[in-house]
Amino acid sequence: MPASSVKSCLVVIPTYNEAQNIVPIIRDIWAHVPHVHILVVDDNSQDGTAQLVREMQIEHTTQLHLMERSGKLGLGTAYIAGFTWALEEGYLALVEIDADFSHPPSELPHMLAKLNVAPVVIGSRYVEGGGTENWHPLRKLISLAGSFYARTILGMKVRDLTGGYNVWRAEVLRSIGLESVRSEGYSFQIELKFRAGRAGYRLLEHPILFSERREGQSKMSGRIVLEAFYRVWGLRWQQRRGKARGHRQESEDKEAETLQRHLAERSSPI
Ligand SMILES: Nc1nc2c(ncn2[C@@H]2O[C@H](COP(=O)(O)OP(=O)(O)O)[C@@H](O)[C@H]2O)c(=O)[nH]1
Ligand SMILES: [Mg+2]
Repeated sequence: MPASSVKSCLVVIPTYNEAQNIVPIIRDIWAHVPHVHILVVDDNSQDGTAQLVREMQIEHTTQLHLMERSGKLGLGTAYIAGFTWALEEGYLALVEIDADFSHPPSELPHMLAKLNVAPVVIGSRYVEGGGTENWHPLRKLISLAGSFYARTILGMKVRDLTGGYNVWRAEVLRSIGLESVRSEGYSFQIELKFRAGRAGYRLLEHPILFSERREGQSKMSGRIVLEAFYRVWGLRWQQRRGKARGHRQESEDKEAETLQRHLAERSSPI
């Protein structure tokens, strides 16, 4: 199969009112990783986000995809819908990234390259070399406290559990039972990492510098922070009762091999 017909990587961008960011972020992602496909999952933004994507699709028919949902249904279900579609389409690697430039696309080539050594690569603010920039001290405190709280309760080593800039081999998402994930917001990010860790997959943290959003407003709310605080207890309960799903594949399966070959075929830095 020629390399160009292999669907190697899909970047999923959930959007709700990101008209000021969506075109620049797509362009910036392609400036760093020109071969990736992009899927925007838009929840009927009232500011014309989806229309801007449709206009861009005219020039990028095969590489740019749009999923439109009827209303603001939440970040977690947006990712689940995007991932489910991507797994059906046969993508080998999946990326989670926000539309607002908090997650630097310049790290993407490096994070994708690390998929060769670990099946999950976490963009991490809380390992050496990572950090936050221009962030309100209160948000920083909530984020740090949230990661510490979740790590302690769940007994995980990952330092940035709530972060939303992550890269996954498809096999991981296929095996952790996405259809039963009910969390939203920050607890969605915690739950995916928890499930992957419980299934025996290695989670590798890659340092990133997280910046405050460039344009528009945050959609996160107190309710979502609160949700994360109580959901981790549900996850711990599942863990105690041995209900976590999925099994680590001891040997590299065919899909992982194809991904490695495909990443190796790409010109540097991937
Ligand atoms: N599709 C969809 N995207 C959402 C929703 N809520 C937030 N987002 C997107 O998820 C990303 C992160 O949200 P943001 O408001 O920046 O969260 P924060 O960084 O924690 O303040 C952004 O790209 C948002 O547009 C939602 O309900 N549906
Ligand atoms: Mg943001």
